[in-house]
Amino acid sequence: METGQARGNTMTLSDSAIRELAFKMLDSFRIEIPSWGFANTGTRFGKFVQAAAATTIEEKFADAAEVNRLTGATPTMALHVLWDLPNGLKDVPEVRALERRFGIRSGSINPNLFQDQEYKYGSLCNPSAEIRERALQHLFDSIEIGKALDSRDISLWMADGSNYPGTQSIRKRIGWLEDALRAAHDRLGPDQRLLVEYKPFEPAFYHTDIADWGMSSHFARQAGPQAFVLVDTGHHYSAQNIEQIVAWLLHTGLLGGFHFNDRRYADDDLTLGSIDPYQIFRIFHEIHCAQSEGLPHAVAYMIDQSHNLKGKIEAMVQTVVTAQELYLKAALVDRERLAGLQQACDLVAAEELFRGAFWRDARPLTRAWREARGLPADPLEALRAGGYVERIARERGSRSAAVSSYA
Ligand code: PSV
Ligand code: MN
Repeated sequence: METGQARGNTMTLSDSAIRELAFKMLDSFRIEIPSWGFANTGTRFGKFVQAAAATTIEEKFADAAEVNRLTGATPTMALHVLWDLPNGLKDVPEVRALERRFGIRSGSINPNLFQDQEYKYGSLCNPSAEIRERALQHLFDSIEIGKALDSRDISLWMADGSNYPGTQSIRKRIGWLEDALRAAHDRLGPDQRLLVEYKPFEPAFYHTDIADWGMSSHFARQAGPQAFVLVDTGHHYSAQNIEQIVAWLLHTGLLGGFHFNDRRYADDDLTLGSIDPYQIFRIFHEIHCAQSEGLPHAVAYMIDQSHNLKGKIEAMVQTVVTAQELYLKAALVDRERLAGLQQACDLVAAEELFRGAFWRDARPLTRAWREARGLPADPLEALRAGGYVERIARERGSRSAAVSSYA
């Protein structure tokens, strides 16, 4: 058998050592799936309803369990408070029962500060003190829900911003948000974290109150030591170097987690790695480098995708499998050799080593790992063969269409 060295791209290890390392990496890799990825959604131009879409939290848990059964990598599901726990803390016992029934734990808790009519001009940055207070109360409630569900991360995204120059005081809004996030941080339990997500535009198009990683970093630092930055890969301008942002956040100790998806233009919600798999590889490489140097805190891997053309469960399984492959490819970069080539400024050799790891077909290893762990060797094929989607489409069909008949 060929060794890694002979391939000239990955570690100079024997095949059995590569296999051992790959299994270790895949055993530790977990990625969280979003409850909203199973429900009917669309674009502002319309919805294409899917008979198999989940309409209740119970159905979302059932779908999450199916993805985890097939991939073995998704034991938690992110919850969006307004969509999944509309009655707040009162819904916690039901969620707890669903966790037990389906073997899926609640993941990050996402407050909803963008849907209510009051938030037309913002939530935590609204010029009205009363509305800011109401938004803060919702954030506090979300933190309590997180405590009640033993969930570590509060994942905060706001739609706050403005559409026209001169219509809002950008600086006043910074101050209001600093105050709110400090107050929220004070309420966190000892194991909880506050993740601050940024987005450069949409739905606000002139300015957003947390537009980039620098602003998120500032707010996280101001809020306190349990606040970190959340990088949604779809929330950048074209051509931005996301792995450089990741490297900076690792360097400054502020990287809290990811919302993974891919994009061609804006926040497109396309499948992870469908447009630019090399970028995800480069992001994972930065994380592997930091981890091998002893990363002191957790980085949460989460998916933030809501498909309206692809089958929802199929798209989710495809995403998880792709994430595993890219995570593994990046883990198999010979980092020691790369460091030597970087130091020697041997540009072509360094690039070839790096690209070589990307081109490596990781699928035989992921397949072998699945077989060894009693998982289906090909999760997408197993999903099709199992008939789960057809069954739920029959059961949910008419309900799913009815629930989606309003925009
Ligand atoms: C906003 O675009 C976002 O990325 C936030 O994470 C939301 O919570 C999520 O999408 C769902 O709307
Ligand atoms: Mn997101």
